[in-house]
Amino acid sequence: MTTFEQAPIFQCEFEDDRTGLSKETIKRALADNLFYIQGKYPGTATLNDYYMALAYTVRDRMLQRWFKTTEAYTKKGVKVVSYLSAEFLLGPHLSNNLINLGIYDLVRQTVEETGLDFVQLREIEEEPGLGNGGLGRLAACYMDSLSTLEIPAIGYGIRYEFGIFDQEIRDGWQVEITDKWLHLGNPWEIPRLEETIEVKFGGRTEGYYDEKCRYRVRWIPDKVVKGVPYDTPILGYRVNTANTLRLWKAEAPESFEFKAFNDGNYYGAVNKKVVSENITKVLYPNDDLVQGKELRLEQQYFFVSCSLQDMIRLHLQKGETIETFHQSFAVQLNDTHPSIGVAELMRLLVDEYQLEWDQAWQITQNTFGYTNHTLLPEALEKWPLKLFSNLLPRHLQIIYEINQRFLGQVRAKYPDDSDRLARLSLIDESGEKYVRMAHLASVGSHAINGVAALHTELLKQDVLRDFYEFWPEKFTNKTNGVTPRRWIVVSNPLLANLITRKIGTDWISHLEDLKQLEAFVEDAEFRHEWRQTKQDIKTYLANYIKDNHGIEVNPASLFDVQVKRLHEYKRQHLNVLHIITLYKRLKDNPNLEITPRTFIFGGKAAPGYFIAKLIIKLINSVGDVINNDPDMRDRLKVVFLPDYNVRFGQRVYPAADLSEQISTAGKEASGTGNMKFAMNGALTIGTLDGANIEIREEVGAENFFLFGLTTEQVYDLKSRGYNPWDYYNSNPQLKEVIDLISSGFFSHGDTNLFRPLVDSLLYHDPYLLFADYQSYIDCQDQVNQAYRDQEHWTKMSILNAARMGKFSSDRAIKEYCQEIWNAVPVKIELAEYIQARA
Ligand code: NBY
Repeated sequence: MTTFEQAPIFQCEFEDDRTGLSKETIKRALADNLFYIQGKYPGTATLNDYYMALAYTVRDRMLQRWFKTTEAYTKKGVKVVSYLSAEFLLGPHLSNNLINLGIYDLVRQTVEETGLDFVQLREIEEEPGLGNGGLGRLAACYMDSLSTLEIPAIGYGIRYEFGIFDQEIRDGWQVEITDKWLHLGNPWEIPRLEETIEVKFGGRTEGYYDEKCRYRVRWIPDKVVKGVPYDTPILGYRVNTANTLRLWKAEAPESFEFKAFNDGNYYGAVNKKVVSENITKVLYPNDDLVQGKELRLEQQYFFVSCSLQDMIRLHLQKGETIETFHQSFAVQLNDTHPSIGVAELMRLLVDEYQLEWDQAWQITQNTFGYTNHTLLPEALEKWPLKLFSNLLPRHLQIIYEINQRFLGQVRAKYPDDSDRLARLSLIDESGEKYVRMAHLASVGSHAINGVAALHTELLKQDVLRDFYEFWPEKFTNKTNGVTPRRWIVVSNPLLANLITRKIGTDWISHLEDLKQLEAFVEDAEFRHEWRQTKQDIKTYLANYIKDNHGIEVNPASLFDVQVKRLHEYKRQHLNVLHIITLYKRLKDNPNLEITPRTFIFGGKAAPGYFIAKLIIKLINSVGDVINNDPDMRDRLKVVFLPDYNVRFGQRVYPAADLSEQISTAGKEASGTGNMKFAMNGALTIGTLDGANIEIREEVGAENFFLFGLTTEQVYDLKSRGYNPWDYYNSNPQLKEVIDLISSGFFSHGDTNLFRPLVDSLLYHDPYLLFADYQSYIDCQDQVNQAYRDQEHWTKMSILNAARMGKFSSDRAIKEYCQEIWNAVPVKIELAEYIQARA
């Protein structure tokens, strides 16, 4: 070797122990990593040490791809998608990376030849739970598709030290446990300490005149925090692309500490450090409620400022000038959580890079796109003006300026319409004053999208109606999708193999190809295999439930599954009303022939959401009664599986027969679990809400169990004055069920326990459970009938999976690329020997 650059690894010309894919090389690499990275030998190594050695062995095989990818993006003319999200709910890395590299079976066999238990190693990985639910998981699916489609992309977010809490169930109640996902180290990330960025907070602003006598503003903060990037490679499926997920950790800047030390204020210095580092400590566990907490705004501004400064640095490093920033980056705002980015980019361009306002504004609008994920009023972010101006005084000035200019445009189009001005303003002045983040995002973006067709329509008609009237051209729909890599190939290998035996492997990156399965619907042999596969997976799950939770479930029963965050609008309690209805029927008529069912629930409630927690308690209480009643035997079972997360999702979607998607019409923006179930051959019972509508269109109405009011009927009923008592009084079955809960039957005679829930239904029922009850019960009776004809059920199941092509995140990402980001694929070249295995 003559120079350092000529070192074989940088030349990347031949296989070594860190890239090689022979069994011998992999075994050597495992031993090497155990010894040299973990500092252990077999005599002292724990299971986790072996897992770490395995993870490093896999990561090593990703690094050439990662560097080649990063290098390719530094070229002029490459446009990079920047996905800004406060949450990325990735799930376990190991299996996914092995699948995407094409070496799952090879590594599994190799590991087992060394005498280690591969499954045991796979299962001890701590999953990064850096998200609440659908929104965070969507960001993870989109990162997978961006890489698979070879689109230059970077995901920016927060490296929470504690992700979503772990859930335990004690005495039927949810108990929250801190999620210490980092406690044994994270082998998938690499800190880039040298790329640390400073972020300012608080203080004041002052005006001054620059050398050209132009009035300028400078911000004099009272706090500076460092952002340290931690990078994780995101591999595409069987391509050379490995994009980066860059998550920011907050640290105190040393300079501040030293000053305080010198002042003799030791405690003050330490305290400052602690306070700074608090910013990225913990994920807020609310999935649809804004609380207006200062720390939350600090988190948002912190990661957004780090990310935008980072992008500008990368842009300038290419040799470009600041004026062309929007040609280097298309920045997508995953909901309003990063929407402060609009004001921050303006501040950077105007204050730091001295651009004129109009030019800066053009760049900003060209840069951002905004995705809305909710119609619920309580989930629309707004910040009290006072809190905002204390933390971000300069940004508030910028927002005022944006607002003034924007309202000027509105006034020109609609003179004398002061109501409209008040409705559109970035500042809510109807009572206490607030900054409206959805308005900031809408004004500062060139594209605004909802996440399912109905959702986008409702945005246009309702939540963002005035913006739609003003800028109709900005609005587009981008129906969500999920990645078939994680949600079929990784999670359901049995089904994936069956499909591949019939139609080859192309479907994995071209999900529309599943259509070819339709040709086999009339093939009795294929149906038999399909049914048997589902049966085998259900048996796995049944064994898992028995081993881990001690509950015996009948694998031949219909697996009826509702897994998702606990929320009144998602109506887990409507599902419970059905269960109690069946229970009553069986008690009244013990010889009744029914379709045996196992009801499986999973999901976390926001810790401060009392009614949601009470619904968990109700599910468990009803389960206790039913599961211990000998009359129910193998006919009804109710299980609430604690700590629903990505890993558990991977277990349960493949095993479901029936997918519960029963939100009140008009409330669920899209849903994505609905897609994962149907791809795995579950049938859906659902309302005309979110993406259910499009799923039904695709799979055919005859293969979907529809019930309930439409969005229009919901609006109608509410405007006529909805009275839950009318339903209670006129439906004896419903009355019986509600009375049974009230009577204390499920609460050891305690008539108070469930009263808040029952009263909320009787006196308000904001999500119209009573109005939809009978329709739901009737529909469930149809499900029972249908399940008895297994041949026909299997046909419907096959057709559901075969027709889910639209719901691949690849389709969604292609639409974003073409219609919002103007981004195109970039092929990554790699030496022959190292390329993806088929
Ligand atoms: O986003 C979900 C929607 O409810 C679901 O219908 C949709 O399919 C999915 C992806 O588009 N929204 C969601 O998961 N929201 C959150 O997790 C969330 C998290 C934090 C906050 C608000 C919402 N917050 O204000 O902090």
